[in-house]
Amino acid sequence: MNKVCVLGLGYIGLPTATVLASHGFEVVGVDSNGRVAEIINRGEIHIEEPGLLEAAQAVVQSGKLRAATEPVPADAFIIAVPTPMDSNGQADMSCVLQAAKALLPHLRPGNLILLESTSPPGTSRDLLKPFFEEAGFTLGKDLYLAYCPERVLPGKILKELIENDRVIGGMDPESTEKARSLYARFVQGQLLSTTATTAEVVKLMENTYRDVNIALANETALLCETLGVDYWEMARCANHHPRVHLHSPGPGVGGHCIAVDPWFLIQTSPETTPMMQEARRRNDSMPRVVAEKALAMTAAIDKPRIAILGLAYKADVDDLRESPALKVVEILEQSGVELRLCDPFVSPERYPVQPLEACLQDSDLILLLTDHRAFKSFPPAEAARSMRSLKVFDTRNALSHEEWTEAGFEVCCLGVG
Ligand code: SAJ
Repeated sequence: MNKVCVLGLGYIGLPTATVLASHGFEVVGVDSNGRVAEIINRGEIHIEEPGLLEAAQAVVQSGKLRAATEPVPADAFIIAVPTPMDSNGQADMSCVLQAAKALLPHLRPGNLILLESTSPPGTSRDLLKPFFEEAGFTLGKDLYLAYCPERVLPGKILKELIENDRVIGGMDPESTEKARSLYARFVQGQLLSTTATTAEVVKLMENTYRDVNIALANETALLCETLGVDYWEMARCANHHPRVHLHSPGPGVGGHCIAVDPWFLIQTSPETTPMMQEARRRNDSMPRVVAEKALAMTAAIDKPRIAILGLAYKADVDDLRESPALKVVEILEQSGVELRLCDPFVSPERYPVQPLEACLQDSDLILLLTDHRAFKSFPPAEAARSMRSLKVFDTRNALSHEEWTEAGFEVCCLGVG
């Protein structure tokens, strides 16, 4: 196996294509958006991910990676296209089907197809297998199909693509074996063989596990506030228990994975998944909880100005998808307060952001929503000199509350009673 065609050049497809190319494969990355292909072919990238620009540049220059808008014949095809949630809360599989259709004319006997897109349980068995069989292929004989979910953390994608263990779910033992042999060329972690449907559930459960735990943290943080207890201090102590790992509360759950994936499980059986649904509701309620606290902190001020620090869904990434910060902004805008927005990872062309200093000038409240490194190290004395009222609401426990209090600030932290 030497030539791989990767369909979808987004947050997963492009790093995967890059890593394959840097491990000796001849790779053609396909994206229906011609602009994306053009950017990559001139040695640039269209997404922000540490180390990716240099790595992609190197393989494009060496000729191992080329981007195109149409698939080409290859030994293996990796489908890494988006599977968003539609307006009914169901997985929208149209990009996966489109990708499968696009590669059909290029398939040859012996080809391997790997689905990496997050998909509802049964996708390989009930959607893709019948699709390829109708096209005349016999799975496990002249065409091989496996579900191999990605589980990399945005911000650490290149490292985790290589080091993480990987689940390989073949439609049949032959497909699993072929898929293993491809991933074994670049994955240093373990390769765990299982069935395709099990692998589909594994992927969704990993993110649902995290979502439910974050919901528990958010609920407990609000409980701690009523008890006069500091959640962070409590969790620090509890997490010394060898089998306890309390998560961090925050303004909500963002990103394109954790806020979405539980629904792909829930859609298959709403009646057996009330806890997953309640976790989603709890996490979705957090932007309003945070916005209301911010409004309460500025209620006594005439025409208050709030400086929003952080729009991305988590620290040190540029990704705004499903970001709870945007929901907080929306709620505050509806309430009529004046907002100044700052995010060092977001350009003013994308969103109306300002530099941090301009954002703080004459503001009444710092509302920290994303714990970017630049915010954590900002000196409170400097903020104190430019703000109109000295108030800070830290929703991530990212700041040194002692230092900010010493600088004269009224400090509120989510989860601290
Ligand atoms: N968050 C909290 N409290 C926490 C942890 C996270 O509020 O204790 C929030 C974050 O601020 C963010 C959201 O949850 O808004 C999600 O962030 P994350 O870092 O937990 O996860 P993602 O979405 O960046 O990446 C997840 C990862 N899944 C797990 O850790 C189980 C990653 O490994 C997956 O590959 C990725 O989803 C994916 O693509 O599915």
